[in-house]
Amino acid sequence: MTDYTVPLKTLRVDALRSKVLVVHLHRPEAKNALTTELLREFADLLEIAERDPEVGCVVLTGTESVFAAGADLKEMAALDMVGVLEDIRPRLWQRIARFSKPLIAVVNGFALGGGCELAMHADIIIAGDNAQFGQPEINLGIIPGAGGTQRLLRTVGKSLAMKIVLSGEFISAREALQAGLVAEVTIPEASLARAVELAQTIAGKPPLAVRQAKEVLLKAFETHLEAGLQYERKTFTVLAGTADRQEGIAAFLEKRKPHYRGE
Ligand code: CO8
Repeated sequence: MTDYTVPLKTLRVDALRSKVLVVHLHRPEAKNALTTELLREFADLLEIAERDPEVGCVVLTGTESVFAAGADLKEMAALDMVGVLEDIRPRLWQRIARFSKPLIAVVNGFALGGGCELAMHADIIIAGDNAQFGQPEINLGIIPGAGGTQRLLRTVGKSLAMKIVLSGEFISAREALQAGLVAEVTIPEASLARAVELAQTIAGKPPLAVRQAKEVLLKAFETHLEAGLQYERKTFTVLAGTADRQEGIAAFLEKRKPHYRGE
């Protein structure tokens, strides 16, 4: 069994419970600003969770007052154009995006710049009603660099994405809910518990179907409708060959609880 309680420098990880791994961003001295080290620790952790059959869902959170205030500006200040060109971080973001199991972000307080982009790498965002989402890079003479233009526009639409990126203004949890950026809003004290509850529900579903569903849904970001529908159909067909599908249907017909084995 994997020991997730090994201390890391920038993250804290709770003991695995009911197939749910809870990861806390932990840079209290800098509002959880994202350093290369933090991104690497998170990408490494996700790769361990990817291979661990005991993990069904990962929950990523900050504290009840801040999710993450963006890229670490002290680290960023030291990079010139060549430094940015050779930066390892785009590859770390890709590794995070490749995680095939569901990832839920719990956002309380600020999710700014890279922090907002990190939350958007999650499949579902649960926000505290104190959450503020923003891409304030424009105030620093730069633009979002970890998907903030592309993922935000595809999620909230052109007009709101333009407003957020061009003005640097933040949006509230309620506005984010209305725009479809977040799935649910709770009081900050309840957000993590709600996310864990949702994660446990998802982790109890047949794992092959969960991963395939995530992959097919994410395809919609990248493809046109006809290709997406074909991809869905093929994946639907593949799942017809799984033992979990037979078990799910048999359990329904026999009026009993299904026992999924991920096969
Ligand atoms: N980087 C480094 N340190 C930070 C950051 C940051 N992004 N944000 C806050 N801190 C530090 C502050 O310097 C301060 O440290 P100290 O106590 O030593 O002075 C401490 O955290 C507390 O911060 P504040 O005193 O400013 O706290 P406030 O509650 O007054 O304000 C805010 C909180 C609004 C979050 C404010 O700190 C702020 O505006 N932070 C910067 C937000 C920002 O501009 N983010 C975008 C950064 S650019 C970016 O993310 C580009 C992403 C590109 C790709 C990603 C690659 C990783």
